[in-house]
Amino acid sequence: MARVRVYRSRAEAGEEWRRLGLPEGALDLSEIDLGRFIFLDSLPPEGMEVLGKELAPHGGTVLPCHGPRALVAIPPLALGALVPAEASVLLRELQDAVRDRYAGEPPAFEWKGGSLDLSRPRVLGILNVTPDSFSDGGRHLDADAAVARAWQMRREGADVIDVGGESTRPRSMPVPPDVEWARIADVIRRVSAEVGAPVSVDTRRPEVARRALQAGAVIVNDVSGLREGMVDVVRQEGAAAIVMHMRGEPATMQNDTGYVDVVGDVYAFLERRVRDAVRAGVPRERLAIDPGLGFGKDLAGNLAIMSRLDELRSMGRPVAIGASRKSFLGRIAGGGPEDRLEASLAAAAVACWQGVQLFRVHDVKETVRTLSAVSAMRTGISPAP
Ligand code: HH2
Repeated sequence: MARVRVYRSRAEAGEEWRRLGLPEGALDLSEIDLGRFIFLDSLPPEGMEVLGKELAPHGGTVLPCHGPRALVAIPPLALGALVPAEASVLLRELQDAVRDRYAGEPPAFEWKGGSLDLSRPRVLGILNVTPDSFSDGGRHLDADAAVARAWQMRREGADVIDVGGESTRPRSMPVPPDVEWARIADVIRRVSAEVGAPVSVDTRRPEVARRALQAGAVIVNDVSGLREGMVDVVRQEGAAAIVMHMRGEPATMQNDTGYVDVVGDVYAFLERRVRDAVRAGVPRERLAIDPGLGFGKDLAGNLAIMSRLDELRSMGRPVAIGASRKSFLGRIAGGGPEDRLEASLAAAAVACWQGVQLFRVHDVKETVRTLSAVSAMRTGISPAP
C-alpha cells in the first residue's frame, strides 16, 4: 500500500528528503510539482527495479530512501492513464493510493450484521471503566454510573460507545485480563442491550475482546494494533476493528519517540497489520486505522501526524483519531485534562478537514456540533435535519 505525499513547501520537501536519505540532487527542487509524490514505505529491493522500469517510459522515477522506503515521482495524470490490467502489483498499489487519497466516496466500515455510514463524521464516546484513566478515571467504575454516562453520550449524539477497562496512558501498568473483564462485563452487556448504540471494546487482550464481542460489542478498538491472537478473535466473531499504532507497551512507550519519518513509519506499521489481518481472513471493509496520538510520540511527532492526517487516507480505510484532552494539546494550548476542550475541538476540526471519519472523544456534545459545522463547510452540503 502506497502513500500519497503532498508537500506544503520546497523547504519541507528538501528537509524531508535529506532526512530520508534520498540521493543528493536526485530531484531538482526548483522544478518540482509539490503534489506529485508517492511513498512506498516497505518496498523490497527487487520491487524498486521492476517499478523503475515500468514507470520510466511514462516520465516516472523511483528513488531509494534509507531502509525499505522508496519515493516515486510521477505526474498523477500519467499514473491514471496506465492500464490497470497491464500493470504490476506495485503499480496498481500506486494507482489505488492515488484513487483512495482523493476518493469522494467514504470507505465502508462494517461488521457481521451491521455497519457505520461514514458519509458524515462519527463520534465514539469514551467510557473508561477504570480507576486511573488520565481524564475520566474513577468516575464510571460503578456499572449504573457507566450506563448512565453512556445514555448521556448517546443523547448528545455519540454514534458508538467505546468501553475500556484498562488505562493505557503513558507509564500505566498492565491490568490482568480477568480484572479488566470484571470491570467492563456488565457495562458492555447493558450498554449493548439498553442504550441501542454500537459498542466498541477498547482492549489489547484477545480473551477480553472475545468475551466483549459475545456480550454484544461489535468493534474491537485495539491500541496494540491487532496482533496475531486478536486477528483470530476479530475474524471468528465477525467484528470490525480499529487498528492503532503504538510502539512497545504503555509502561515504556515514551522512552523511544524517535522516528525516521513519523507519518511514514506509522503508515508502514498500519499497512503491515492491515495486510496481515486481511491475509488471515478479516475482510478489509471491517478495518479502520488510527495513528495513535500520544502513544510513543513526542510533541513534534503528534503535531506532524495532526498536520498530515490526509496521507493516511491513501490506505483506503476509515481513519480514526483519539486526540481528546491529550497532554500534547495541553503543551500547545495550556490547561490540564479537564481544561483542554478548545484544543480538542480544534484537533477534531483539523482532522475532519483532512478527511478523518472516526473521532474518539470525551466531550461528545461539543464535538458533534463542531464536526457538523466543519463537515458542512468542507463538503458544502448542509447536514440533514
Ligand atoms: N487513546 C487512548 C485509549 N484508546 N483508542 C484509539 N483508537 N485511539 C486513541 O488515541 C486512544 C484509544 C488513551 O486515552 P484514554 O482512554 O482517554 O485514557 P486512558 O488510557 O488513561 O484510559
